[in-house]
Amino acid sequence: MKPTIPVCDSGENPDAMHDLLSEAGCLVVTGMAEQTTIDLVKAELADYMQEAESEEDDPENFYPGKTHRVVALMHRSPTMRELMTHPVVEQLGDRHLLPNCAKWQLNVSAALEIGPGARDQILHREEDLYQYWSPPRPNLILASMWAMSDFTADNGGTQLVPGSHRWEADRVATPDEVVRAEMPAGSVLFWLGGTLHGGGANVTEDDWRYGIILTYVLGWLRQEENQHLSIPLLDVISMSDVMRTRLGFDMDYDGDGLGFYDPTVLL
Ligand SMILES: O=C(O)CCC(=O)C(=O)O
Repeated sequence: MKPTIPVCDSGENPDAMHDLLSEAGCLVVTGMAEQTTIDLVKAELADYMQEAESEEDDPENFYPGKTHRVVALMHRSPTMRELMTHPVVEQLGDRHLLPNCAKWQLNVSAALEIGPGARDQILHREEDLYQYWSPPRPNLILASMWAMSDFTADNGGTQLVPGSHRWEADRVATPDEVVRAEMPAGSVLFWLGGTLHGGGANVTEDDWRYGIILTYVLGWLRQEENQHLSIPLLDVISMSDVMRTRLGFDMDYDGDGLGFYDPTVLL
């Protein structure tokens, strides 16, 4: 039987969401952002998206062609900064990452439009960059994909392999183990860093799929996107404590002082 991605509403009990995500390795949460919020994010990123090149495909490339990709979103979109610390994200981040760290932080931020003709991205695990351990690893990463447009099986809805967060490294997914995330705009797809996934092929004539990926990592691991160089320090100083922590401008402090600094230097 084809596996499925569990779905719940943003008002669901956080422990129940945690259990669904732990079991399947992926979860769609509906009703996370209003249309007005989506419109704001799109307006903030519109110029960058327009400038992003949509290259011809190179099958060897990890990133498929015919896509737009813009990073450094915490600098470029004040509205995404708010969504970075959405209450459901905080609840799931605490439950999945806090057992393995004192603080958790943003790892990658990218806006991704998948255009007609784009191929399937190669299946991968977010945690594969931490190559010194072999899967299955302890939870290192929690990933999220904000649907800025409807995601369908045809327009590039993210491919996922439910249950693969428990697999050994050499197990390869068969086509019937791969499902595509279908969700209305305003939903968020969450998946664990060990779950096999990839962008989906877009076989439509003219329907661009627009998603924003935010991944989070343990506070004592290096962030994949260097957040310290992706946002001006002046912006960081005026942020709330929780945002600063999520951006990694904090100590992963649990009596050991990892990432210590003297705050007076910033003033
Ligand atoms: O676009 C997607 O749905 C997934 C993107 C992804 O996994 C990646 O860019 O590494």
